[in-house]
Amino acid sequence: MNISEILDGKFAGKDVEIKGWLLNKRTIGGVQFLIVRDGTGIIQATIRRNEVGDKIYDEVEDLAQESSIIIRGTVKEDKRAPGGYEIKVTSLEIVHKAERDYPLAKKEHGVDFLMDYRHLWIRSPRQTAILRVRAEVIRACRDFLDGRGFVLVDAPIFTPAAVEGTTTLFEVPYFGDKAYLTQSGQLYMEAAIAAFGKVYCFGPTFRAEKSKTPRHLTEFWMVEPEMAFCEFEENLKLQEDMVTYIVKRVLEKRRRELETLGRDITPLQKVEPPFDRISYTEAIDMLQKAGFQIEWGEDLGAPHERYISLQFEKPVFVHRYPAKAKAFYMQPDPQNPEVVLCADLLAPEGYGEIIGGSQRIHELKLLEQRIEEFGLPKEAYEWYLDLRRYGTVPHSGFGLGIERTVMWICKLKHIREAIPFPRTINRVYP
Ligand code: NSS
Repeated sequence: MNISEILDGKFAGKDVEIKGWLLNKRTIGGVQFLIVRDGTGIIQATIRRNEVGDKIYDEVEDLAQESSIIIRGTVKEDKRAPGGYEIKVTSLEIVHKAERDYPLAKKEHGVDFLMDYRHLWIRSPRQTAILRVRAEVIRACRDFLDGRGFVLVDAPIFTPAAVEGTTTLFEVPYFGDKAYLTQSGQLYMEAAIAAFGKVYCFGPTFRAEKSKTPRHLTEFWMVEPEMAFCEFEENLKLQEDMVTYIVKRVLEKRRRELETLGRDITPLQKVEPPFDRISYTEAIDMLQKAGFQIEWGEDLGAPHERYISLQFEKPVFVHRYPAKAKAFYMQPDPQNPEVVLCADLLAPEGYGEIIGGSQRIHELKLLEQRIEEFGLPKEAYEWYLDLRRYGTVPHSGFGLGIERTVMWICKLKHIREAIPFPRTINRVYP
């Protein structure tokens, strides 16, 4: 059994054994109150001298935070205990006496300090709540796509070429040659659709983001579905359904964690299809009216996305960006070839982009032309061009950033808490 099952009320009055770590301890009137965590939850345990004997009682009195212990005892319902249950300990085993100077014992620490001790910080209730939500988000993505007949196809990490622009490529030496860490598995998914129809990849992706912002990592995880015979509109529909599924799943399975985080869930409960949609041109208009200095043709930055997202209660699609502001592979809009059939999905409450997606160019000549216009090395894309030579079809897909999604769902101020060990421009430790 584990602590979360006890807190669910399944073991009231029963004998239990818990293997975990000591979080906190105080003694009142000859009774020691231990706060114990086991990775699934936190519970209070009481120790009395006459129950456990002098030796154990005295040893526990001297026990430092983070010591690992095994306790056995009886579960009692007790309204005063945090979580409503406590364990009356009958025996206790000390697995390891932790050293006294636990670096995070003091309550208040600066973020840099906490990040230096990320390997210990992830034990804290707030961090475990966030990381459990993260695990649920990932599971929801996979269940959703598996349930809709998508095949998981893993994309490589070492790649010969850029997907999302050459300025954020990480170059790595590769046996006398050079390779790049992948920015996105998309191009490989475009190959895989001709083998399976509907596919997705899920994995780490890398961008040499030189700016320090609260929403950029250099290593982040992305889920990237891709569909053959799928045009722009159908792609948006899938995104709405998937994001709704993820949010509902977290509300259903991770309610306790959202409570730990103090997350007001009312905005999340409003997430239902259809999402609002505005064109890039409408977005520029809206921004200019609000006093932003931005011209048609420029990409939207964080403050712009934030403003737009705050005008809507649900996630909102911003679609049809200028071709020049976006990636080389996007299909031009037949109504207006200045813009492309792409959309970014902005999360509400000021969060901004969590998904980038588009219909892809499926015609060989146009794709060759774009590769040239963007100044990309054609040799590196020969394999990608082959996909337009042998059985090309209209196709679309998107990439959902896991950390951005977790950041929004948990309402975090900074993306670094949404991943176990964040990598940013000035951090690769621990
Ligand atoms: O650059 S994207 O907008 N789009 C792509 O990479 C496409 N090739 C995906 C596809 O169509 N298969 O990035 C997609 C998402 C974006 O919306 C964010 O949620 C996330 O990836 N993203 C990031 N998260 C954290 N840190 C950084 N630096 C970052 N860059 C993108």
